[in-house]
Amino acid sequence: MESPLAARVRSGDVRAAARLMRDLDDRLPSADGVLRELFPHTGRAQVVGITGAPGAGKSTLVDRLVAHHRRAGRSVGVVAVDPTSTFSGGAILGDRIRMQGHALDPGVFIRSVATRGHLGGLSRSAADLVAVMDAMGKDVVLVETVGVGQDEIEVASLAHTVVVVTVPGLGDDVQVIKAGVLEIADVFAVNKADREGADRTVRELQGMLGLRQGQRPADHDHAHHPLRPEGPEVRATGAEAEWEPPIVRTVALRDEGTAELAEAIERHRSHLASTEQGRARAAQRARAAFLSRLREQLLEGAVARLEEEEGRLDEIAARIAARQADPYRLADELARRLRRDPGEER
Ligand SMILES: Nc1nc2c(ncn2[C@@H]2O[C@H](COP(=O)(O)OP(=O)(O)OP(=O)(O)O)[C@@H](O)[C@H]2O)c(=O)[nH]1
Ligand SMILES: [Mg+2]
Repeated sequence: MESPLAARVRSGDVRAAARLMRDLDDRLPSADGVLRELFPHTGRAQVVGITGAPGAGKSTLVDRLVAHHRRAGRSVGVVAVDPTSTFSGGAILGDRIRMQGHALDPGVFIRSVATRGHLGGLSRSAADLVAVMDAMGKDVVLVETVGVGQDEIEVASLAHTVVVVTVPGLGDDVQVIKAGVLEIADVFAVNKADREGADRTVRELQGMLGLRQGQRPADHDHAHHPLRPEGPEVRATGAEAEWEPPIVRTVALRDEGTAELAEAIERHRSHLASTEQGRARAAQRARAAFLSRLREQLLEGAVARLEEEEGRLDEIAARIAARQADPYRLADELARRLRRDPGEER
């Protein structure tokens, strides 16, 4: 029998969803149970990751995309991943303010998740939020992450389609796009296209994409419509067409290029739906999510066991740093003991 909380979440009840999210954050075992109940009802929402450098305009773009989908009558969830510190606390406040246009719209559900917990629960927390919004029946879930760390890249890979946002005017800005970020891009948005250097950024991106595909770097110097996606994104290669990430210019501040960006995302969605790549990517996502959860559960169990036997993790770390404890021995022996004797079921 379905629990009342799961049933309420599935009916789209915002308060029930908020309550479940809080319980998940507090790591209540009952919340995991509800998540298990919801799982068969997930997999319907279109999940879109928006990632890119700090300040690239991701939140502004997300805001525009939300409005775009709302106009089309789609319900939307937004998960904003706030990376720890290094950025001003104002960023979070800024997001809230910009999103306020949608604050009273019952078709939009916005939540942010911070890097929490010492065992790196960022991707799990974000995945849980996406799952809840999916189960609520949101048509589209937008996940904003800053493309700075491995964790954030992992979060972006929760998505069916990943939009990497770059901006012109940072000199060799494209060069600093991390290899890992480039790898996960399905669509590029060159935002702040009102600034000087947008052409150059587009050319650099085309060059990098050409290199990635083992071609001669593209050398497009011809004039183009300022906001038109660049290049044919589907190239026939043998049996199945391969997706080539389109590059879309946007001026999020003035809501320019939003429709083109949404259209590029939509084309990617139908590309996945009409090729084997969709199924392969779904399996890849499932695998990554499963392994990430498994890793976390195993690590939590292992650390709990270690602390029972050897004292607090902080103290052990201090002993290791002082060369009074041997990390190799501690880890290897603990792993061996856990394999032999998994301990009691909790
Ligand atoms: N000139 C110009 N400014 C923009 C554009 N889009 C966003 N901005 C401005 O860029 C700044 C950062 O925008 P955000 O949307 O907060 O960027 P973000 O990538 O979400 O930032 P973080 O979440 O802090 O990494 C804000 O001052 C925006 O008004 C644009 O198209 N052109
Ligand atoms: Mg933001």
